[in-house]
Amino acid sequence: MKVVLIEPRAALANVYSQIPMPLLGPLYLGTILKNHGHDVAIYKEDVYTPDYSKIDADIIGISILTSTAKRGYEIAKKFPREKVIIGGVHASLMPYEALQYARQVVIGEAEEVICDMVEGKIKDSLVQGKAVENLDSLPIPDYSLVQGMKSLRIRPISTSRGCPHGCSFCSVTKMFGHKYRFRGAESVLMELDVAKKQDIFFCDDNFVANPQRTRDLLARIIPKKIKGWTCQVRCEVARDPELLDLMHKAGCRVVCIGFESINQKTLQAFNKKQTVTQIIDSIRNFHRKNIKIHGMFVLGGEDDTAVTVWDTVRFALKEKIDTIQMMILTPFPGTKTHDFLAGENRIFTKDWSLYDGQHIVFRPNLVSPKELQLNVVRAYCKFYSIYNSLVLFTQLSFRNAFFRLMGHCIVKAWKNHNRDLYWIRNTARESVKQG
Ligand code: B12
Ligand code: SF4
Repeated sequence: MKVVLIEPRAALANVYSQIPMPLLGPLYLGTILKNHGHDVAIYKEDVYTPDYSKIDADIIGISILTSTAKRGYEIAKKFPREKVIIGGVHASLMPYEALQYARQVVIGEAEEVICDMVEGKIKDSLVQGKAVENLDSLPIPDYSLVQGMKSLRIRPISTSRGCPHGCSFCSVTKMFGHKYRFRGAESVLMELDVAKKQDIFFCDDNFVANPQRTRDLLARIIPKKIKGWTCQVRCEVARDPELLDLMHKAGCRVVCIGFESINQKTLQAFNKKQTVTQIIDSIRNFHRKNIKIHGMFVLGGEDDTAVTVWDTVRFALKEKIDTIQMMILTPFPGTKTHDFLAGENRIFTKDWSLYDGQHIVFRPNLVSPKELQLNVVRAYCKFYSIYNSLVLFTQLSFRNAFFRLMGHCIVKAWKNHNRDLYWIRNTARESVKQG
């Protein structure tokens, strides 16, 4: 069978459109299908968008996040419905919506059902996927399937699935469950061998959810002398200096940490189970070990105001966090945040293309939507200012200076794309009319 898998681009300007890192879902599925003898091509639209009218395939598989769902449905409409199957986080959370555009939709992980679906052995329209119990059974993703991808600068490697925590805004546990499943060190090392000179991003949601397995894995990575990898962790990891030593020795140079808030009440409401003091300690401990930090914050909780936004950026500058991401709280379907805000009738748009953490889609409690949106953009401008970049440059902190400059350009491009913030006026007005 000829199978085309598509990762749609985000409809609106998105910081992440600049990072040509494919989602692993289509790659795992494509590799499994190829190994079963199917003819597979993957299109990641941010890398290369084909002329869909010229695509001749038996099956069109589309992978959607909430932010890419609108574009995904547009693509689906270009093909006969009986050829289209849809999966991904958004399809798993909104299966009936996705089914309007496809003959079949998979809910959850699809590795164990994809071949039977493509070969017509599963005929249900809603196909319940299955959590892969033995992650070592998965193949190493074959990037040569991604059309137009000349080189892969940053290679995402997933060593685990699931997360034992339950943060109110996060889709991960609904999709991958609370049980933490992880690959054996051998299987990860094999993939690292294939990765050779690429930069590695361990894209697990929580690389250290089981510290002992991480220690074992790091001990095996050290002899490989891989330099400069990044991973995602929670801040409590930094309480263990030995683990940080091991991480550094194994080549970890940047950690992405979900700090989420410096407002203790918001941290509690998010069910984040961490304190502001722990956040500060973790920043200092990681820096002491020469590991840089990408701090991830979420603004717009029930106790947040415009002042919280500015407190956050001042905090990031004071604590010398290397780079930051300030997401606007987004009620992704299936999350507690969604259920709460929907229950209060405060979500004013279901335009999924705005659900990218950079656009406000609900009425916050203590601040207007527009005020929150504008303050987050302005706070970004402050952190990623040319002045701050120059200061870092003079301090010989070239990497951070470069990222501040890059951030400056991205925020500028974002502002151009979102001139006048028209969508807030329009959508808020629409919701008033409907209400
Ligand atoms: C790596 C990553 C990124 C990377 C690259 C992702 C990319 N190319 O878009 C970067 C950093 C760029 C990124 C950006 C963003 N991300 Co991100 N990201 C991830 C992360 C950590 C891993 C993705 C991954 O590879 N997963 C592993 C694979 C195996 O899972 P999968 O892709 O879902 O595939 C399985 C199933 O979904 C299904 N499936 C998938 N596709 C298809 C297709 C068909 C046809 C079928 C049948 C089945 C199927 O089968 C697959 C195998 O089991 C996930 C969290 C997670 N655990 O998934 C968040 C996650 C996907 N990101 C999320 C978000 C919100 C974003 C951003 C909006 C902002 C942000 N702060 O991160 C942007 C949007 C980017 C965009 N494209 O518009 C949310 C999405 C929530 C939602 N409801 O949409 C997630 C779930 C994290 C979370 N905390 O909730 N992200
Ligand atoms: S935000 Fe991170 S720690 Fe919280 S549930 Fe999601 S993946 Fe787990």
